[in-house]
Amino acid sequence: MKTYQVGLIGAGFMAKAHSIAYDGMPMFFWPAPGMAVKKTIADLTEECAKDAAQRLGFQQGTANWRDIVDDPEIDIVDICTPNNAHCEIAVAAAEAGKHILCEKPIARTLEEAEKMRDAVKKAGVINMLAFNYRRTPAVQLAKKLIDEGAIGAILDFRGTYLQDWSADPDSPLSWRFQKKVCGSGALGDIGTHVVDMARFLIGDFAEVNAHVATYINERPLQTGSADSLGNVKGGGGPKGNVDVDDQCCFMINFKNGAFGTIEATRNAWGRNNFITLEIHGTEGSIYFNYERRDELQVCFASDAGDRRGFRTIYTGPAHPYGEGLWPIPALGIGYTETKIVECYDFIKAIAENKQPSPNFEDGYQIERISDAVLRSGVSRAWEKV
Ligand code: SOE
Repeated sequence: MKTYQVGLIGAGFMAKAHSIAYDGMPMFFWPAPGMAVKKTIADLTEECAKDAAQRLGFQQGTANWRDIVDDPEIDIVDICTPNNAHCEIAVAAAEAGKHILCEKPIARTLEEAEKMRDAVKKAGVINMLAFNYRRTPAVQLAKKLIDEGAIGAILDFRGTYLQDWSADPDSPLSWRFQKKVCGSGALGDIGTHVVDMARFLIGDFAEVNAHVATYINERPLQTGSADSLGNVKGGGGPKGNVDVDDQCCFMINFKNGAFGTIEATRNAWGRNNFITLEIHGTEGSIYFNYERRDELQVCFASDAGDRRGFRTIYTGPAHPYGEGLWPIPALGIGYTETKIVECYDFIKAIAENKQPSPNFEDGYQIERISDAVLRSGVSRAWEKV
């Protein structure tokens, strides 16, 4: 079986998720399409990199990400850094002929996304973006049902991604609130996950009309380097400006005539990872809530009137990726499983030399949508994508 040496850059939350996925993937999907070998991990200092190597099971750590890109033995560069480093690393990795898995969103700006898209195209390397939620089996089942015509022609889509970790004004000014590092706020961080699923399930966007708001304009400066996602509060110390959105809500006209809405906020008290998708068609409806991610709710218009209503399907062996995941429905699909499926599809794409989806072209298209949303937030009018 072919092995692929991995160099992972960044050692936070996402590095943990990707590392577990490289190890767990062949335990679920066997025979595996290939085996990932966790060779080198890069972090900001030698000490942090060595610690990360031990913690996440890499052979070695380095404080210089170029050691990974320049290493001829490395096949895969996995980018788990904040958004401001994606472009430089991805372009260098593509030029070095490495396959690339990159965390979402693709970049801070449309210009950066275009550069990344062009670099991987020119190099001909396999590239993928880590929009993992579309890989939840229930979301894949929704796609299958829509493609089979089970709910007829699609009329509308409504998607939400609601969290509350930044609702507290004492949540510190981490990189996720600084435009020069992240590009945009709730839109890029979590809204793009729903945009990815909307494109996957419904199709391309033609135009958007958005409301974009920032509720908390300054936050305590962050102490220490940890990305605490609001769990460690800032004290009464100095504050800095927030220059990205806390919330965005937009209407969509899809190219195929369907209508949609997407809402993303990290300031919705009581909502944690509240990703919901509801799709209405001429013959039925589909509903998914990530906080109940084993389940897909479906309603078929053809059911007898006295029993028509949403029914719940628990995903399992009969459903997408069911051959590899747990043998009994409702045993529990978790965040880890979505990352394992993502890793499986990425390694399979490399082994088969076929571009996976979503790839950097999709990431660029999503960035075009984000750009239109931000433009519309200012113009308060419909903006073409
Ligand atoms: C923070 O909002 C965050 O970590 C996102 O950056 C991830 O993409 C999401 O999956 C969980 O929440």
